[in-house]
Amino acid sequence: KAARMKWFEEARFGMFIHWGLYSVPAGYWKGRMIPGAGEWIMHEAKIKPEEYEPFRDQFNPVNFDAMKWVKIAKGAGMKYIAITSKHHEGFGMWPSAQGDWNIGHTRFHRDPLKELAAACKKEGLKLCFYHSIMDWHHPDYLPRRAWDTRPVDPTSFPRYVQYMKAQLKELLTNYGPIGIIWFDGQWESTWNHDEGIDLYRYIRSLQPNVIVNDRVDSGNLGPSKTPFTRSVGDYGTPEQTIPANGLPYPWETCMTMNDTWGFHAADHNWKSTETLVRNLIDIASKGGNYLLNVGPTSLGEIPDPSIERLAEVGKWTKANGEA
Ligand code: JFZ
Repeated sequence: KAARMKWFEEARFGMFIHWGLYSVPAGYWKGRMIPGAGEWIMHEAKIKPEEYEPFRDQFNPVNFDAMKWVKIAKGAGMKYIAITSKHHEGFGMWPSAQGDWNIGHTRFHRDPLKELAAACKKEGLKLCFYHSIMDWHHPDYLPRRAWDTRPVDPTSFPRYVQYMKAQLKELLTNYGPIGIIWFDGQWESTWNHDEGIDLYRYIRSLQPNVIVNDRVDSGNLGPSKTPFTRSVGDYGTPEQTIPANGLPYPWETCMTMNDTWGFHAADHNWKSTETLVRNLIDIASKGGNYLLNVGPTSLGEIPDPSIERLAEVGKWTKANGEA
């Protein structure tokens, strides 16, 4: 067993955080409620990059308090936090030196990932980054959404990969030791097995102890729900489901607390605390980890129903000597 996997296999419980520009529209576009996940609004409402860009100027999460988030996680009994450094909208949640589609080019002159790194260090939680391979905004990413009318250069994808690597280098250089790089959006035709291997090696070359999930590889879990082959990657990521008999390798079930990952103002379908605790017990007893999601608002606040439930789950984990 790899020593670098030890903390992960003992962690049992972590906080997933989907936070990006999509928290500004919060599930609404041109007065219309867009069903589905909040972070998919650009895709679901067929918003062009130039129409989406003004959200960057509106984004100003003045109430963001890294220590508050970390204490909510820790209070629930969570051992790690995995936050979206970049979701499919392509927007970097840290001030990146690569281009201007990142939080460094908003009115919010702070670095939430730096602040979270400091708070996690202080409270003894591992900080992890979710990073989307699929990117609906970068001009070199392919394939293009059908409604995106910018000119296409069919040879541009390798340039996008260079950009993604340069961004990941920043994340793995400037934020201390990172627990996991949690890839996603690996299922499009442009991403292949060799690129998955190369990216996996690149990440480990920057931080040898970092854990990489299986979605780094094109062959693994995708929207088609094909069984994962785990040819590259350190662990499996069943989504919104708990494998009946666990899995013969390290795994982590990620789950939402309502029906969305990114904040969606019309989604009130919250799971009960009882369900959340049952899931945690079920997953822990089968040897997995529970990565439970919160979707903070554009002001930087974790929604109250999530805070309330996590506090109640925390009462259970404390009373039971943790999961
Ligand atoms: C992906 C993202 O598209 C989504 O926004 C969120 O970040 C989630 C954690 O991951 O969504 C998926 C990925 C895989 C499946 C379903 C949704 N799948 O394999 O069923």
